Amino acid sequence: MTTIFVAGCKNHSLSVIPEPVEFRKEKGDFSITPNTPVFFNFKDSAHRENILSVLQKHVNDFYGFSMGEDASYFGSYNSNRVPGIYFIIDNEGDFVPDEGYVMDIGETISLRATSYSGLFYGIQSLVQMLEKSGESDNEVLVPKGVLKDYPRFSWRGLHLDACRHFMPKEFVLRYLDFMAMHKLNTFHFHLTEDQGWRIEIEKYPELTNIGSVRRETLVGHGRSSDKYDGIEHGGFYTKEDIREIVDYAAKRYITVVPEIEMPGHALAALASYSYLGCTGGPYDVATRWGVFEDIMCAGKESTFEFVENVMTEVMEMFPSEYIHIGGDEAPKARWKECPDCQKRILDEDLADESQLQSYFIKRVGKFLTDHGRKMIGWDEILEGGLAPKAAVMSWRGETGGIEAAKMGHYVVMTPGTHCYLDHYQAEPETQPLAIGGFTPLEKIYSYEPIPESLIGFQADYILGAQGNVWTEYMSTTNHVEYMVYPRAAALSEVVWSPKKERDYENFLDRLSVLRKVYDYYYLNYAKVAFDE
Ligand code: TNX
Repeated sequence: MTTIFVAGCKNHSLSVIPEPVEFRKEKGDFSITPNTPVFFNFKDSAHRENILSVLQKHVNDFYGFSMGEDASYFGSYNSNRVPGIYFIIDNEGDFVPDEGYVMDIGETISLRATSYSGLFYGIQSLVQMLEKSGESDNEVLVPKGVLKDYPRFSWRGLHLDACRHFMPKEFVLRYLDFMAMHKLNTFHFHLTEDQGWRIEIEKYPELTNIGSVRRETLVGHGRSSDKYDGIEHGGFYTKEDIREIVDYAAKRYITVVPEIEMPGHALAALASYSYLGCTGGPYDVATRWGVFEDIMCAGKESTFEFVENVMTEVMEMFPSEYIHIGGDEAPKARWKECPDCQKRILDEDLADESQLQSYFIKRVGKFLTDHGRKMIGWDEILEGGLAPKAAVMSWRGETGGIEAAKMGHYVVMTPGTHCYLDHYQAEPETQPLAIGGFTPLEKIYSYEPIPESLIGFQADYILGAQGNVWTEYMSTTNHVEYMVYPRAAALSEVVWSPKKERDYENFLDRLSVLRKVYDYYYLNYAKVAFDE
């Protein structure tokens, strides 16, 4: 039997995205048929279903047969085995890092992990390895070998702005499916904005009665246009919708991190409850893009009461460790004129409005930590002093992230230069209108989340990276898919695969295989990287 170590070799036959850490190929194939037995060494039926259903659905969709229907329990994976597929949770020793797996494909397939998510990722790799057999319709082959795989980063994020344009629940679920396929594990759900409040909060019904609808929407680019479409735009997620989304994500081992923006990007909230602003309004839900001077008042106690009540309901809906509080782009013009804000500055002995922003964020951060959660915010939350334990999402380049990591705060890298999926991916003249920027597939593929200036343990504060999908210029779900894929596939390799394995040409080869799956599910991915 020939044994080839394929790790580091670029022309092997294993076509999996994101590229696995190590594959030792052996000769021959394992055959999966309708009669291949499936065994688990654990009894939790929900996790069994989460994991096995990936294989069953794939085999059904692509090869047209059912399998694994009478999966059964087996006590010890060392006992005499009949050939089959074995799913094994193994807590003895740390043979693979968290979320990782070892898959031994020989006379039998044994997939071992220390966590259910590890098994889930193993099966995601397995389905990409399947090939049709020439022999029989009801047979699919997997190349024999040993695969050892685990993620480089724990935060493998994709964001979605459901505010600038409302994204129907069904689309959000589909978004999660594609994330899972790429082993992305953190869904950053941007739920409140100037242009729309998208989540039901029982205590404040006007947030969705009033705040979820805007009168009309700007047509053309925000820099140059003054034309509006005259069409009302609205939508929001009920608590029931949110529960469904969170649950659907959990079945795919994805954490949903909700973002409730404050003190800026909050016009929809101000339009709903005008006491939240400094001037008392009246305010309207925004109909154009950009940054607005009306933000939440940091002087009045009623603002904090509102925020805490909203956060209480948000924490009930989202079990995530982190809650995102926004914190970006909050102009200080109103605070400078507001007697309540100025009084707060005096009372709290703050130097200026930027420290007042820091006071605001720290106070909300404390509320979250008092309730067992952690706060994450955009890099502006560094200004005027960072709240204890707060994590930073570095979007205005990497500077904020570097500063935070050096101070011992956790960081998610999302620099506009490489991680903004709302930017153009090809020459603007050839593309639908976008906000600007230029981030072709190869550029995001080349992204390195750990800046060189972070040395030693400082680098450990980089949790990972994330692609951001701001939807000012994406009014349809089709357009969102066009902007996100295949760039999110490139991102998945940035956050999962070993740095040394990254090779763009090889990635493109593997992508040309994975796109058949995209095609099957009618994913509207961009073809520009394929020279079409
Ligand atoms: C900046 S990224 C914003 C968003 C916009 C985005 C457009 C960030 C924290 N704030 O409100 O949608 O640019 O690229």
